[in-house]
Amino acid sequence: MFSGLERIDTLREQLQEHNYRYYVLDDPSVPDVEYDLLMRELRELEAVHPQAVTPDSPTQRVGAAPAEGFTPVTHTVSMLSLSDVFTDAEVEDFDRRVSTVLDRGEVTYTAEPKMDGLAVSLTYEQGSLVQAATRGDGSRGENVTANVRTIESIPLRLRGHDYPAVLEVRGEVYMPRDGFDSYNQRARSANEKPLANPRNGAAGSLRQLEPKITAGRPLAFFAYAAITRAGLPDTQFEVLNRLRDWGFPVNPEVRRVTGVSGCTGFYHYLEELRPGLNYDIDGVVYKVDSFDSQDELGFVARAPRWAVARKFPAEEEITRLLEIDVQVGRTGAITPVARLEPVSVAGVTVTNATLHNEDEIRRKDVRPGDWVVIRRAGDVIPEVVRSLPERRETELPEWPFPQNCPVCGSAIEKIDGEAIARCSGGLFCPAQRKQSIRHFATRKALDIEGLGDKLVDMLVDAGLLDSVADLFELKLEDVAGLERMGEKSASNLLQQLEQCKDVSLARLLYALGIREVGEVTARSLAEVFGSMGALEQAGIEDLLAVPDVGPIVAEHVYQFFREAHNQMVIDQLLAAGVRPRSVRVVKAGGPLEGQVWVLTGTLEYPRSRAKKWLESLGAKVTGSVSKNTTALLAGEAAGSKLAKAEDLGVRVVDSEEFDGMLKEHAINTTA
Ligand code: D41
Repeated sequence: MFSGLERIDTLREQLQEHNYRYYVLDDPSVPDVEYDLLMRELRELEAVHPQAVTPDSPTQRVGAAPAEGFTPVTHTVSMLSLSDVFTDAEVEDFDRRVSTVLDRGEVTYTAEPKMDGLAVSLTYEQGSLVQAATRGDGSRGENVTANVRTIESIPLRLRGHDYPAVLEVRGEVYMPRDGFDSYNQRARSANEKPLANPRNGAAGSLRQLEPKITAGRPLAFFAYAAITRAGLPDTQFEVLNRLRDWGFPVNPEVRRVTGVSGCTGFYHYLEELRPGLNYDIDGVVYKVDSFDSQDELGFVARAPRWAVARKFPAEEEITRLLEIDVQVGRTGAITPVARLEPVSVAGVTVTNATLHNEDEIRRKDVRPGDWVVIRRAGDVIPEVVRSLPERRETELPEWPFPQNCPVCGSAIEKIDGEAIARCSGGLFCPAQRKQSIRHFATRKALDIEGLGDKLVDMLVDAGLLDSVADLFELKLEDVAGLERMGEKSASNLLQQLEQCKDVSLARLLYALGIREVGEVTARSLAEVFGSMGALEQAGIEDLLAVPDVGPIVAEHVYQFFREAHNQMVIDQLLAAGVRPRSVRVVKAGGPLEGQVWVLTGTLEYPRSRAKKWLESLGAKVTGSVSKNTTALLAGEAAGSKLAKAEDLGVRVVDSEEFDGMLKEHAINTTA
């Protein structure tokens, strides 16, 4: 006689095998009803033997209670991004770079369809799924375990016995097209909001706080990588096969190819296949097959040098251009904007598209009333690709580029050789003033939540704000006197402004809207100079020594602080009590305190890691060699920086010496 417990084990194994046949081999072995019967029997037995219920039982997909939010997860190994290429020539360049480094003839690649879904990382311990995390920014994602457990094609328990004790697998969660269509059909007939496209559908479904809702969404998964190396084969292709054996769905179109011709052949094959697939793909991914070769190639910034994504051309649609307006940006840049007859491009309704600048309008011969081709690629702003002059029913006049700013009437100026025209009104122009104040309040700047676009417009129009510094001199009665502004919201705003006075130098610099200074550059400037005063006094050479500051950025920063009006605004901000905090990452008192390092050439580790180690020892790491540089860490194939260091007599450290140094300072390079 079978004991109930033995039967439970048998049922789980049978269900697992059916799942494997169904989701991995796409070759179901039993009809759905039979599967349902086995499942029911297991549920009943588990009800009698509750102590035998384990989290990896197939009955336990939807169990978790609604969450309050998602907790952050730090990835043990960063989830890298892929470099994009768009042409055969760029694939040839990629293959040439790879073959040159490897120097072993034609390179073997694994070619994979590029799923247009959501990357996730799955961790298994002793064969059971213990964690699922989104990619996030690559270093930190969100814990979405409860939701991922509801995806039936993701194994809760691995098949077989030869899996490593800890296995981390990465792949893409997606929404199959048929599931998307039927979900939307049902949503429409129930008068609910349909999903915009399968990608958004997958992302939105994974971000549900209630796992039951995720369980009701048609999600699926394809594995594309294993992070774990020990106990796995040593090529990408074989690893994918091994992952299949363990129960992961792997895209059946994955192929092993050789050389450029293999790569392009696969691309064209998929191009043909694409319309008939039950999932969206946006390109193909080529990965050097051998892990030893991958290690030899290493990484650049956050992307591997051994892989590349060849994207399909972005999606295009045709619609009517109703008229052209211009927008005035924060720095006065005039951008012509196409107002369009609404059209759906890759699942999103587009009514506006950028025309970039006057030269582009002339080059593309775009005139109001034209039929135009609109392109939308991923998250970027839609653009007008070209007009279709052959479809003009009547003569259309060219669009006259305005001579004067539509907002303040100041002359529009265009510097020779520059494509961008600008309103010359400076901060006299309410549009520029509004944009710069809006920018000051945005999330990555001072994050003044109560200061929305409408309120900025009203404050500027009421003559209460000439610059961002005036924000801190607003009086309660001024604000409360505005239309649809109560005493309560007014006092909230003033309170928020008071809190904003305590701000990091990096955020304040970003908020000031210095041209070409984004978040990352602002942080570098803050880290290197440490105070507003030091930055105000920095010369071009000093600025050039900052990581990711080139001559153009340096010039903009330098000029910004030479402008009398900007100086006044800064003085006024500081006088109003804004206290920028410096956040030097450089640890005081480290063994390399006071040293300035520059990295060049191919190192054994990603540069970002070498930089972190040096910084953790107290050194500053900058982008270019100068007489202030203490040492240049030079890897393979170092070029002009090495020459300059030798010229200036700067100490040059090679990989071997660097390794010794790290050991000496007890830096763990495998962590
Ligand atoms: O199908 C995909 N979207 C896909 C994404 C894929 N087939 N392979 C991928 N491989 C990688 C590396 C080479 C870094 C392991 C990827 C991604 N990354 C990826 N997905 C999202 C960001 C990067």
